[in-house]
Amino acid sequence: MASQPEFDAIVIGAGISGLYMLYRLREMGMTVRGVEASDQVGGVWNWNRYPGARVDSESETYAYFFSRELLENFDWSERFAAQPEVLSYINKAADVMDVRKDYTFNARVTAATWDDDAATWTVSFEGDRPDMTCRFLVSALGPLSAPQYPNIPGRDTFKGLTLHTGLWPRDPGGFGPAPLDFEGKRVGVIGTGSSGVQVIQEMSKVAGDLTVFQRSPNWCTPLGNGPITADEMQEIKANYDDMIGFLDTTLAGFSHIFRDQNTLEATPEERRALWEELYKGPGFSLWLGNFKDVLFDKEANDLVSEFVADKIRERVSDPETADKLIPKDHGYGTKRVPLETKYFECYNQDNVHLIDVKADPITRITETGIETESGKFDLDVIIFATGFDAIVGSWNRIDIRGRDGVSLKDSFDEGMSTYLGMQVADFPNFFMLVGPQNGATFCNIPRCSALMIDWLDGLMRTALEQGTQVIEPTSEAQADYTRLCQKLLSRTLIGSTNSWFTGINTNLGREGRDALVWIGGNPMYRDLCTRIRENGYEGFLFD
Ligand code: N01
Repeated sequence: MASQPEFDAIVIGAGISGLYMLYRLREMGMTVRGVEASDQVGGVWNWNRYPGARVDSESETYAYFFSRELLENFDWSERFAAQPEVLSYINKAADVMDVRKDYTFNARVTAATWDDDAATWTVSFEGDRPDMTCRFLVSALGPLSAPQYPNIPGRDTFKGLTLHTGLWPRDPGGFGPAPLDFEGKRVGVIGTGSSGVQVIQEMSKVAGDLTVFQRSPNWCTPLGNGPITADEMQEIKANYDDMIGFLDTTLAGFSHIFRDQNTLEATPEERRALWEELYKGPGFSLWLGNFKDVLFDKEANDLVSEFVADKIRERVSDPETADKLIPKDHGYGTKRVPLETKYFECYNQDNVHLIDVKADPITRITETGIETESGKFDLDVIIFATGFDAIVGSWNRIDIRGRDGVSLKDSFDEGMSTYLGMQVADFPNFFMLVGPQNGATFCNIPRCSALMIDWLDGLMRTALEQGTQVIEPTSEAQADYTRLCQKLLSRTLIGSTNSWFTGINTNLGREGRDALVWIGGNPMYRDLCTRIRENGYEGFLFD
């Protein structure tokens, strides 16, 4: 027999999707509470305050579009905004939605347990904060919010400054990083993903000596950043509706659309001309505005990979260093593409050194620096740009127990399976935003998560109107959806590449590939969700 919980709904997380979800639930009349581990809003943009952090979605597309007030009252200063500006934007959005009052901050969730008799969730916290109960539990944990360190012996013995890009100390009075002084310091960076590339660019400008410990190079391409003038901002504001309409036609909610042509249908000269143009940016032009087969056809992918490899060779003076910076184990675009601004040129500077730790592995961290098999590097600062336990880590670090005590982590470990990336059978009334297999995860997250939240709003309203106490997916619907995720991923070159999209995490010994992302794109995901709604929320059980 259902009993009355403290709240109709609890939202875990005060990042971009959590804030909007809470707002929508509150606006539909639910009693709702947000809980957040930090003392403020912002999610990844609050935690990842490293120098150089910035969006690689066009700024004006990395936004909420539900509020004219917000659209009219925020001016972006750069085509690809830096972290402090994004965080200030999220704070402005939180003001407009007036959601801070609905949040409990400094509340890190450790466990969530379903009570089948009461039809409620009990949420437990770190420390002595009392439990909270709710009918619906929405986890807006973020796919990249469980930072990971490498398992290198002696990691804690280093006497200098240790930093992780995903846990960067903050400027107490502002939105940016703490004012740390790297001028003239000996800095070591481990990791060359998107965070590593961004932080390396900044450190190369100030460090006395910068040593980059690279395990795998990436196919980085130019960001194409620049200021947005007042006139340009006015034009953006005047054309928001057209822009939003266009974003919703593209694969991943970015302002880039694949050509309606295959690579080999163009002449070598036409290909070269297009790639030269796209290579300049902006943003993901080359990744998501390319010939339509580059992420599907190996021959097409080899050609564009060779084009980007040539660019790296042109930009890096020392051929041996250039060769180390060219990926050999995957093709262009089959892993997340880091965007850069003069990244490759950093390696032409005398103060920047590249260590290939696949050829010369790190053996240990000592009190004074990093040792590899063949060398010893004395350092003042070590920056871990070693990323996250991506997608599943944010959920796995909470002990989430559904019907009969079944664990969500165990269910994920057995093989990823969800319905729409929103729910998992045996976890009634538990919703995930921007997590495994969700349509917003391989996407421009603010745009795609808002579309999904709007859809969930409809589901929840229908449930409320019907007096529903429990919503959960059928196992059949979940299995069908998971098969579709697997099928779509297996058709792409992304699906046959080791990366966080396919669930590989060598630091955690996770080696078998899994369909962690929905790769079918935003339009297909939306069509699927629309069809499900039109069929009376097919695949969901309402009790
Ligand atoms: O993390 P990553 P990230 N020894 O996992 C290396 C988003 N993002 O924080 O590839 C040595 O990409 C690891 O090497 P390898 C974006 O979606 C967005 O950079 O495993 N090295 C790799 O080089 C992105 O994809 C922006 O061989 C080790 C690096 O650490 C996601 O966040 C900015 C190691 C980790 O790279 C994650 O990016 C930043 C070890 N034991 C991030 N373990 C925007 O622009 C790991 N590495 C919006």
